[in-house]
Amino acid sequence: MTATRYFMPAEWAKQKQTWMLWPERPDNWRLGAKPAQAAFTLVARAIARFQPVTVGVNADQYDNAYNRLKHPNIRVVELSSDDAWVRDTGPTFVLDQQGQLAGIDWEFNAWGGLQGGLYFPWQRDDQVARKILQLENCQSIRTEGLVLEGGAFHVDGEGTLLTTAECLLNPNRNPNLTAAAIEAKLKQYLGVEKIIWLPEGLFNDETNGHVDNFCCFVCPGEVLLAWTDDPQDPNYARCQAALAVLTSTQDAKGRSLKVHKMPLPQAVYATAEECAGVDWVIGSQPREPSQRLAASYVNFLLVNGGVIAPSFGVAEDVLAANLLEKLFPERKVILLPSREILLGGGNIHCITQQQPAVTG
Ligand code: KQY
Repeated sequence: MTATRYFMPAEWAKQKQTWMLWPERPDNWRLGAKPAQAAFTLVARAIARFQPVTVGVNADQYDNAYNRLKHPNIRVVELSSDDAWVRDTGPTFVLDQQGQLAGIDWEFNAWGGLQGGLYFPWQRDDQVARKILQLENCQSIRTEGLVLEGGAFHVDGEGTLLTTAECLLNPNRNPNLTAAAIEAKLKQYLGVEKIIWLPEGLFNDETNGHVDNFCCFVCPGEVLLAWTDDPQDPNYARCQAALAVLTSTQDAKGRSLKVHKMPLPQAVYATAEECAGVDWVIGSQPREPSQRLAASYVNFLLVNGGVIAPSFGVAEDVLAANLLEKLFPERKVILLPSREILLGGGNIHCITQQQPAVTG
């Protein structure tokens, strides 16, 4: 009997809906998460212009979320979680050979467990994927013994996967697995044939360099890479190293990659006041105004007919919008103010998870 093969569609494939989770933890989101809740609501409503959205909410916030999110295309369900990063805690949806939907339920350790993880405990987060798959009545494939997050890879839907060694080979994820063993598992679960390893992600990204904040596919054979020409920028060497890999490799179909460069926004920092609004809890990521935030326009989401992208209130926002419009001429590009999401450690792609449409 042959093992079932699964395949992860690219993000630009037709989607049934988007999943989100409601932010509330005060040791990650300032001011009791009220500004973050407003930012998440904007994201949910923007996506709802294109397709249905389901938002999972802890019981204590159910009424608040339900009333704030009210929209004909937004469903609110009670679903416990430790935080609101469904890209990482939700399932990665895949299709089997019959075109049936299934989901990969990656083992989750809060981006590093007790070695630099971002909070403790994370047990409810680790149950999110299974619960979403149960709500959708769809098969769940648990990867016990393989820690991974959905923001740590991108696929082109034609056999190629992009990731970073900084994250996947970090000893705080899978210390007992070699790169070759991790490659084999990615191939098995996601139906890919070629893994492209960028050395690092963006500077100061608290996920240990998730690729979804740094580089993504825009279509088969073309990638978008966060970019700076400033040698003084700590991202300079990271961008150069990624470009060297991308321009010297072929994808699974044997194509050389076309690399588009997305300018990074000017350096963004949290203010002292913003940091003071976050509860100080031992074991949770401390917030310091001196730390550069990992702001990047690459952290956008594709939806049916749209691109939902971050903006930071800086001059580069216009450049980003123009480039995204050029790269996705068939889609409506919407930039949303995302500083509050950035302050929590990620951006729009990190707080969303697409569920592909099953076309049979
Ligand atoms: O960016 C992400 N995919 C997750 C970020 C988690 C930050 C927790 N403070």
